[in-house]
Amino acid sequence: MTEIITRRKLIAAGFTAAGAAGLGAAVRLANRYGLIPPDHNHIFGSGETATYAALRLFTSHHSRAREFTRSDISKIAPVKGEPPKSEAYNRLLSGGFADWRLRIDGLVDRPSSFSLAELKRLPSESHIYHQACEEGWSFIAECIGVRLSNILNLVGVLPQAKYVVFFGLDLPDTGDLRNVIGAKWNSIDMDDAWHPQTLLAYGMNGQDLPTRHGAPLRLRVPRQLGGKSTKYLSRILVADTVNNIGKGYGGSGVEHGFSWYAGI
Ligand SMILES: Nc1nc2c(c(=O)[nH]1)N[C@H]1C(S)=C(S)[C@@H](COP(=O)(O)O)O[C@H]1N2
Ligand SMILES: [Mo]
Repeated sequence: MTEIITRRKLIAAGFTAAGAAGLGAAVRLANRYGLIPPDHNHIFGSGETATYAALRLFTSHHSRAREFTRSDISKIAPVKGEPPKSEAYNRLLSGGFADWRLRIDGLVDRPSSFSLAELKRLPSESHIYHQACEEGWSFIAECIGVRLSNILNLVGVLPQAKYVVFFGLDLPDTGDLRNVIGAKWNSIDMDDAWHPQTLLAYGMNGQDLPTRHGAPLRLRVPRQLGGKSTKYLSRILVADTVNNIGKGYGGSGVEHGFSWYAGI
């Protein structure tokens, strides 16, 4: 506790001492406490670091996204991002995803893979959240799935883990994580990974997840903008760095100018 208060004071000092010119000071402090987001070297880097560090230090690790009731569910749920166009995806889809597997590896004790049926046998939960896209639209929908933390506990996360990385089914099967050009991928820190509202969702509004919304499985991170909630999942990687994936900024969206940390 004392340690947290001290950190908060230090960061607050960094932010207020020099106002806008204090960004550099804030970034140095954040650096000292390991609160540097992977996109800190990107164009808006120092601002990204200040935002991420401030949100992580000033909001509780257990802060919850607001939840809604069934009557709040939006009649229309907009879509962003097409299903993978590959033949492999269409084959999985027409087979009801019986042959699909979610692979989870990296810094874990037991690298594993799960079928959809196996995921559905794990304790499931339903949350009604608001999902907002950085483009300005939003909707409220029910998400049904497994807590990411359940899966992480099953595979056993090693203490060095700092990020959980999510890859869509369009990931090229080359094994070379530098070469994920064109694939959708994203990463979150362990704080969001263990958060009780972070779900691997296979259902939406009482039904199987519709194709356009990411079937068979998508991530939902309700404390961040919709762009972080990767659809069409194929692989989860637990890692201590994201520097070796793609261009090293922590997600394909960052390469197109979006923030890695999209807290709301
Ligand atoms: N694989 C994949 N995941 C994705 C996207 C995408 O294009 N491909 N778009 C992202 C964006 S920007 C948003 S806002 C949400 C949209 O989710 P929805 O289509 O279910 O509304 O998914 C995110 N996850
Ligand atoms: Mo988005």
